[in-house]
This record gives sequence, C-alpha cells and structure tokens, in this order.
Amino acid sequence: MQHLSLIGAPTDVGASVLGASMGPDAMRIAGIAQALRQRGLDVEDRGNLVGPANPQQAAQGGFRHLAEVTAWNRLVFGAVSAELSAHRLPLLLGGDHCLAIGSISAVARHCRQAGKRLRVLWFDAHADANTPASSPSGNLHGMPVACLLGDGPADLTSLAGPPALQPGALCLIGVRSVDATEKRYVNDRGIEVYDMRSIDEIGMRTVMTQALQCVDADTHLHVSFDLDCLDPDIAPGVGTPVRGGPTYREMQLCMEMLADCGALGSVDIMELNPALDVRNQSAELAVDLLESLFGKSTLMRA
Ligand code: 6HN
Ligand code: MN
Ligand code: MN
Ligand code: MN
Repeated sequence: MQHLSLIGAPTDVGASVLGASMGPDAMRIAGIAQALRQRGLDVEDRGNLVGPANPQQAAQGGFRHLAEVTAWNRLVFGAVSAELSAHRLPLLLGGDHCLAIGSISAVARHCRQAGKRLRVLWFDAHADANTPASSPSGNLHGMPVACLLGDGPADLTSLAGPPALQPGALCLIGVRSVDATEKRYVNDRGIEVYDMRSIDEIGMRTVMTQALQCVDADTHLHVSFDLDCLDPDIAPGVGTPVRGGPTYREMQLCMEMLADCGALGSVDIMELNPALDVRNQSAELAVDLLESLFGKSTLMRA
C-alpha cells in the first residue's frame, strides 16, 4: 500500500494576485482525501502549515516578501522532509508556486541521502525561471526554477545545502508565457522544455515518453504541477491564466503515463485560486487529475 500525506501550505506570499492561500481548503472541499483513499491509498491529511501573513508590500532589492517567502519555504522543507523520512509520499497543496523551492529542496536532499536520481517534471504555463535581476514583477512564484538551480537569494538557494537541481534533472512542460530573460536562462542551461508548440507538433504521448525516458527503478520522480498549465477554459481558478494550454484529455494522458512509470515520489499541486474559480471546478479538476496520477485508469488494468 502506498502511504500519502497531504500538506496544506495556504499562502499567496510569492504572487501578486491574492487568493492561492485558499487553495488547500478548496481541494479538501473537492474531496481530495476521499478520492485518493478510494484509489486504495493510505491518506493522512496533515492540515495546514501556519506561516507569516502576506504583507502586500512592493519589491525591495528585486523581490517581494523575501522574509515571508523564506519562512514559508522553511516550513514546507521541514514538513516534506518529515514525510519522506517516514517513507510517505508528500503531496503539497498550494499555495503559490514559490513553495516548490522548499518541497523540491527537501526532495533533493532526500535523494542525495538515499542515493536516488532525481527527476523533476514542471508543468506550467510559465518557465518560473526569473532571477531577482530579471524579474518583471519581483514575485517569487516567478523564480523557483532559478532558485532551485542555485540562482537567487542565498536564503532560498541553500535550503538543502548545495543547489537542489542540476539543469539536466529538470523538464518543463506546457510552457507558453516566457519572459525574454527567462528564455535565455532556460536555453543557456540546456533545460529540457516541451512548450505548447512541441505538444502541438509531436503530441502529448511523445512528449511524455521523452520526458520519462531517463526514469528507471533508481529514480525519484517529482511532479510540480502549476494549475495554470491547464487551459484556462477548464481551469479558470488561477492567478496568472494564459490561453492555449493542454486539454483535459491531453492532461489525463499525461497523468496516466506518469502513473504507469511507477517512479512517482512526491507531488506539488500549486496556484489554485478559489477566489477566481467557478463553483470550485478547478479544484475538482485537480482532484480528478490526481486520481489518474495515482493510478485510476479508464482501462481495467490492475
Ligand atoms: N507562476 N513570468 C512572470 C513573473 O512575474 O515572473 C509570471 C510568473 C507566474 C508564476 O504562475 O507560478
Ligand atoms: Mn524514500
Ligand atoms: Mn508556476
Ligand atoms: Mn504558472
């Protein structure tokens, strides 16, 4: 039996649009724990982390709310580390995407200790690869990829000691809104990217086959899922929607292929903004996709 722990991180401190702080409870209302238990998983809901309020201040030195973002990420780092040590799969309920710094830093340290190779699939409309020097907004939810690669404020780049990720460990999927400086950052480092054009051209099946090619029995697969990756027609409840995302069917296939690969070790489900949602449909979609990620198949396989 797979053991899974839900960790709520109710904050929007890394974003400028308010409301992702309500994401964890909206996913609970959509029945996340019950749905996953029906998959035969042992699910513990650890409740919500309690961190500093959003001070809603302007950027200072290139970023907004660095102290609060650091405090939240330390909490996430601790909570995710504790679940991994207990051999449970941490499922982080965001909260804005800056919190992936804490969760992936914890996963990276766990992999170093366990001698596992880390593979991170980053599903997002955005590249999240700004640095304080390049960020147009100062919002730290636009910078987690760079921070995890070691480029950002020391408080955030060194949560796990050395940088959490090497560029080759990372793969971006669904990208369609990238700042010019991010484009250079991602290309200079040779990061694997499947933007919407490549999904259109080669199809989601080939994208996922390629993205999972290096995954083997010694791999810990981390999925960092920003709900704005999805087309806003089906997932309107996000703070920074971008039209032209993957369809429901495309994302289901993605989740099913991830389930089949058998290497899933940790998950972030981020940026759900109930204040912008329509009758909790984006939360319900998130739960639906998570069911597929944890093995619900349309075919009668085991
Ligand atoms: N997200 N590239 C923009 C910025 O402000 O850096 C948008 C970032 C959005 C981040 O959705 O997680
Ligand atoms: Mn483990
Ligand atoms: Mn993101
Ligand atoms: Mn995004």
